[in-house]
Amino acid sequence: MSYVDDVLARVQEKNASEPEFLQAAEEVLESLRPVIEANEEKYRREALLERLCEPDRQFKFRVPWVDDKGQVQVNTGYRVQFNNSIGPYKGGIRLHPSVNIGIIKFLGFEQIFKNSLTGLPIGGGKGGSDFDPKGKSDREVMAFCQSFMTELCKYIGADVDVPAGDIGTGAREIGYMFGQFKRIRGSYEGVLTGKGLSYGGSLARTEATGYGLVYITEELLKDHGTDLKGKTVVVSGAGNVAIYAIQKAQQLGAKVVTCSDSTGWIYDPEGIDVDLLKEVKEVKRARLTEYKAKRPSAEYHEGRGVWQIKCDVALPCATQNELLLDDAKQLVANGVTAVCEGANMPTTLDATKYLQDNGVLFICGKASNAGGVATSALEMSQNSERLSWTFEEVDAKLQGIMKNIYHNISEAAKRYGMEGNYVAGANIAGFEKVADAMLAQGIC
Ligand code: NDP
Ligand code: 2IT
Repeated sequence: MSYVDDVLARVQEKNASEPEFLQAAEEVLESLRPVIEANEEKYRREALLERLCEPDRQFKFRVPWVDDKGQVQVNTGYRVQFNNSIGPYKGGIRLHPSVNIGIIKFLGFEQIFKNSLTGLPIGGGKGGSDFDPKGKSDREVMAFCQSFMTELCKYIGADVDVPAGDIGTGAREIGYMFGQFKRIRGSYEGVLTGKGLSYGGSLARTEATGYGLVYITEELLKDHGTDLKGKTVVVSGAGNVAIYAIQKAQQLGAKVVTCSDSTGWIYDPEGIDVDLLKEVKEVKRARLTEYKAKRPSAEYHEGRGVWQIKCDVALPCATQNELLLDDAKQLVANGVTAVCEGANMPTTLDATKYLQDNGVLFICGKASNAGGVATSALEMSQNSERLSWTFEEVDAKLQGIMKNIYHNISEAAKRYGMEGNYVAGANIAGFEKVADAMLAQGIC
């Protein structure tokens, strides 16, 4: 058996109860075949892939907190420190009832390659909890965040592991966690990113993932002789990534006609009103029915359905496995040109293959949503030098990083005879730097 097949079999056997992690590992290892085959003997002897697929360490802990009725609640917290070959562990904290160790491992694994693609010195990690911030009071969220950080603070630090936001974790949660870290450890350091601007946050971090997604999409389209101007765009999600992707796509002249949340979706043929969407989601933390109530041009539908709307470009920005094979078929039938992932692994493996086989330009999340973590790394730099850069400076760096990522993944795919396969390109380009660092640092 080839080395890749050997490792795939072992990973499947060891992690049988973690389907999301297996899906992520399979995508990466399959893409790496040509690279591994060129160095098969050396990589096998060094157990490079086994080491890459096994986290450095993972923490699982109890998070007790008291709700507004005086009842004690107990959640489970996780932090997976996957790989720190090229820098301190870096990756978000997901707060969602679906969170389990397999989901955190898939996200941490993806983060290794994503962070490498940014060109900045950050390793891969991820954390989270099955806590659901939805419907909780600010005090309950604070109680949870303080309890979560009371344990997490033992494992993190500005040069060790630097968490940030993800689903369910935004500026409010990061603020409460930062306060608790400071209180226990007594150290004012850049231990979290996505902080508020008054205490060490970076301008443009809030916008960065969505903006970065649109910057790389524009670069992809330009490389194929077109751009976003006048295009119809379909977006899923209505959170941090979706909102700023919609905003930037509109600034570049596209018409974005959908968004969604976990209960329903909006079709707004006149184009999404971003200010209204922000008011509904960022200020009121309400459902999309409130958007519909204030926007006569919009339709609201229960359930899922954005992928049935005819579009030129699709940007999945909600969660993993939200774009399935049937959705891909519908998008292709409707003439979609490009699909770029804002979320982590939103497209299933069979849907990805269908899109690629049918000539759709497809960029996977570890490349196209890397603008968020890249700007987190810029926040770390600013914290280290105790300075803060202007919005324009950070935004210009973000644009440069996204363009570089596009050209690097494009070039890596070409180098291995897979021109236009940006999934292979992203996995290969991300892997090369990490592999080089791992080999240089000996067996660890
Ligand atoms: P938010 O919590 O701000 O928003 C998530 C959005 O997706 C909400 O509209 C939410 O709906 C919807 N959603 C979440 N889970 C589900 C689900 N199981 N089914 C249907 N809809 C769902 O998160 P972000 O925007 O930050 O994250 C979105 C995606 O982008 C995630 O995959 C995340 O890992 C990825 N990402 C985020 C980065 C960041 O900087 N924030 C960086 C890179 C990637 P509802 O409000 O109803 O829950
Ligand atoms: O998936 C991701 O890249 C994020 N949630 C952002 C991580 C970060 O450290 O900014």
